[in-house]
Amino acid sequence: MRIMKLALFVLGCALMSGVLVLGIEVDGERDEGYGEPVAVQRIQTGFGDPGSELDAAYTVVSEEKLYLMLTGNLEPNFNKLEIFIDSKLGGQNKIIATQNPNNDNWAAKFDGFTFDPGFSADYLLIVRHGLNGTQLDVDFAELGEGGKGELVGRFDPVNLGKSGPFETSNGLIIGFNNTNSAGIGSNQGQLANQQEASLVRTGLELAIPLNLIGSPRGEIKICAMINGHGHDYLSNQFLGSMPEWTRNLGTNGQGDFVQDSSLKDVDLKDYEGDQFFVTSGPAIPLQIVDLSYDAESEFFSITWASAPDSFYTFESSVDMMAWQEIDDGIESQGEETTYNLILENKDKSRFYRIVEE
Ligand SMILES: [Ca+2]
Ligand SMILES: [Ca+2]
Ligand SMILES: [Ca+2]
Ligand SMILES: [Ca+2]
Repeated sequence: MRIMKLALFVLGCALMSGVLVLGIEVDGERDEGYGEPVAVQRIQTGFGDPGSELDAAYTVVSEEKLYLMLTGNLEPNFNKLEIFIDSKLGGQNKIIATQNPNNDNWAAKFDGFTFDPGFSADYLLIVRHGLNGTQLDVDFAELGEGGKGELVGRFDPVNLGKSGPFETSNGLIIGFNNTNSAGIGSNQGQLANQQEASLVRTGLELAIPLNLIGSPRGEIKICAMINGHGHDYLSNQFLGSMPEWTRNLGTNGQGDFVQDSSLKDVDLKDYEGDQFFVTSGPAIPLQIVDLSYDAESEFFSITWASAPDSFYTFESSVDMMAWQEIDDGIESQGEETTYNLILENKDKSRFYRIVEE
């Protein structure tokens, strides 16, 4: 049998994240490392000024943590800042109380609440404070049947004399600075000055370990909102923003408080635009993890570390200058993808590469 000169040289073309994070301190004050906001408030708050407002959102993913900065204020009356995270496949586009942990009674009150299309919540963070700011609470819930939800941290920023960092029992780090007196105003529902909103430097800051939210690769979606102390009277403060003229949603979407009712009448697709924002997760370095070639059968198999929901092109070249497509639209099989083929022109040296589409 002839010995074949078959060079298999495989390159990974990785889309590397170019963001290097230096000097982010989780203290409730926005650091330069965050750059531009990913979402800015469009409308003035119906929950007072200074009271509760969400001015803008900033994110950075670095070193296996999602850094999230929500500038604004939260009234110290145990109103809730609720942050729903869609970071993995599945989840709930419509909240069903019986399929969730009910820590702090949130699930009972969100029963029937519906997010925008394209958002299926997997996790929830609840932040609240009161007692003249001496008590800052953080709840964390994994949505779904069997998911766990509980109070993971209680801090006293006033008597500790600092606004963070505070670490919760599950490894979240939180900073909270409620001193903003600028940003948006309180002509409820009227257009806000977005430039003023973007200038706010203080609010809630979190470092969320990615392994706490399903170790996402690719996009992470976040829906943040301010709700009343009983989880049953929604403000008009959401990020992504509600459209102009949106007043407090209340319990029923009409601004009314309805005793002993859930938020079942609130459907975010009734409000123009996405009431969520998207941040890109860590880029996955494209890496070949396995190669095999059988000279007898000419069967060639290649396996690479892939991102769920991605597509790839397989290419070959004789000189690494001009590349020819062998196949495209190769659908990711999950964390690893294998592609098999029978090689042709096997008597020539060739290079192969995988390109993420
Ligand atoms: Ca900071
Ligand atoms: Ca999801
Ligand atoms: Ca303000
Ligand atoms: Ca919407």
